Amino acid sequence: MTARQLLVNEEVADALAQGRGVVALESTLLAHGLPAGRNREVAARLESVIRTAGAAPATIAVLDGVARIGLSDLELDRVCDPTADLVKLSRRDLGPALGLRGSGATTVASTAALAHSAGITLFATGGMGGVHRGAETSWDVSADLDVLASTPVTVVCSGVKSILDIPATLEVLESRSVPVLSYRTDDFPAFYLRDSGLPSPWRVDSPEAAAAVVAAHGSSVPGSSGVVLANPIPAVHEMPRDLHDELLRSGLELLAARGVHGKDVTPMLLEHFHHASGGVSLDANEELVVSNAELAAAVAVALTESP
Ligand code: PSU
Ligand code: MN
Repeated sequence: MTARQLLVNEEVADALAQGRGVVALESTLLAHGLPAGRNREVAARLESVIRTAGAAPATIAVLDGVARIGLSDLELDRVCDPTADLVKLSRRDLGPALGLRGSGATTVASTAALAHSAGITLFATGGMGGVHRGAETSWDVSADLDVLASTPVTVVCSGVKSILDIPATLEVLESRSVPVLSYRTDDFPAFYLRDSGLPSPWRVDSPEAAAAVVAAHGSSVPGSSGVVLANPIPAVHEMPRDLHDELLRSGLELLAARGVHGKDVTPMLLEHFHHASGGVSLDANEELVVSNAELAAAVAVALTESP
């Protein structure tokens, strides 16, 4: 990438130069995961909790052929504007978008890749992508997993959505040597739900403990994988399990009936949940991402303070 194609804004560049904590944020969850209006409020809230915790937020998107690390208010407006029609960019789409001077929102895969290019090691999101149900025939496995296997960035998320095949996702993370830690729980979380029913490979109980693992993994373990820090949704915001299970069933039915596949699966299922739950899942989604941003900022700060 030429310098012109990757631009780090002043707030982020200053924080990196001074060795202060920086937390990357993705833009797909804004442009394609949350409804218009609400997405802009969430974008502002995420940046604000990160600043309050003493770190710098770096929301990432590709705008007019430039990968931007840290967005201005106007750029955030654009990412959240549905008429701006930003496409969903996975890592493989970065070259075409930059080369053809396009614009798009970045997924976990592309955000982690760009964050790493900019020297950022922590990243907060809602849920990462994984192995889709039926992947044995569709081959739909999110690039998020491959990127995490090869990019030394820690992703703070609420586990993976129950719309995915969670056991298979955990298996792939093991095969690809990506450490998985859950925060203050023995269970691997499932986005809207605190517990996927599967045990977490590791548990940490403080930002300092998470930072110690990230530091040890980065400095003493050969290879260059990322780390997953899974933070369960705050208990008061967890979706009622019955409602969740019913929406998952009807959502999967809807996808099959409409023949939806590939990159449209995640946005369409999220929209179905938000719509059919009368906003319950939307509140849950907002609160879990904010909680992940707070935890990521605390770990970022702890990393700068660790010896
Ligand atoms: N988590 C959310 N909302 C989202 C996504 C994750 O709370 O919109 C997005 C992320 O950008 C993630 C992507 O990288 O879904 C995974 O898409 P796919 O399964 O097509 O790789
Ligand atoms: Mn996919």
